[in-house]
Amino acid sequence: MSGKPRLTYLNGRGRMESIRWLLAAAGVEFEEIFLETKEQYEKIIKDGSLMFQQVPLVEIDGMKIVQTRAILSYVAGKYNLYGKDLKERALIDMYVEGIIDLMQMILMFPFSPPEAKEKNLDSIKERATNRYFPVFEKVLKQHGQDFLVGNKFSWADVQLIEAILAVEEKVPAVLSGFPQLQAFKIRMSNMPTIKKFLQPGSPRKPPPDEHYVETVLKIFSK
Ligand code: IBG
Repeated sequence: MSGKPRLTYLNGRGRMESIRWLLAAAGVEFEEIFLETKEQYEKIIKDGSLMFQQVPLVEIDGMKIVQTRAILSYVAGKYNLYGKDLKERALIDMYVEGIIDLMQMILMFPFSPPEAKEKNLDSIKERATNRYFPVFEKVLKQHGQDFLVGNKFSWADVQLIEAILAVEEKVPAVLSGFPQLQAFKIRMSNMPTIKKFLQPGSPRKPPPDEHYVETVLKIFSK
């Protein structure tokens, strides 16, 4: 075995993309197994690899971890991206959970029926602009530091840069009223591990297309 974490999911963003981001930001290389068919998915269920019959699955340090948040917090803890004490950790958890709520809307967007697309896009824009981004703009402005928590790079920073880029793909001008977030985006995008992940050929996945949506529906339909 190579010792690299092994990720099992589809060849697309979905619930695995934040895990890819966090590992890449931590400078950790990983291997990926892409499920293309229902049979492959059923086989790993039969093998007993999926505790709740769901992916993402990450094999790391001799464990088979499922549940996206469990995987993310293990990786954050292991690579020292989870604060210096319980209070910093609580702050990171609050920031991350907020951002995950926003990302959930983006995650589900490709599955919206055509007649709901415009409304759902408006909701993403509204929530990003009025609820989530103002929080991080204010935090950065108030403490004047480069990173969200403890003046140190953390899981919260990774989750936020992922979300900023994902929202910008849908609403290009979304950062126009957020100068702190504009500067944060530039700082994060220039961190060596993140810069590498943003370059072509990295394990970062493209925005979902029709083929990806069909594959998800085919594999997970009952
Ligand atoms: N709480 C779990 C987690 O966070 O990991 C949920 C995992 C989950 O829903 N996994 C889906 C699955 O395995 C695949 S992601 N479903 C099979 C089942 O029987 O529940 C599917 C998904 C995508 C995009 I892709 C948006 C929403 C869901």
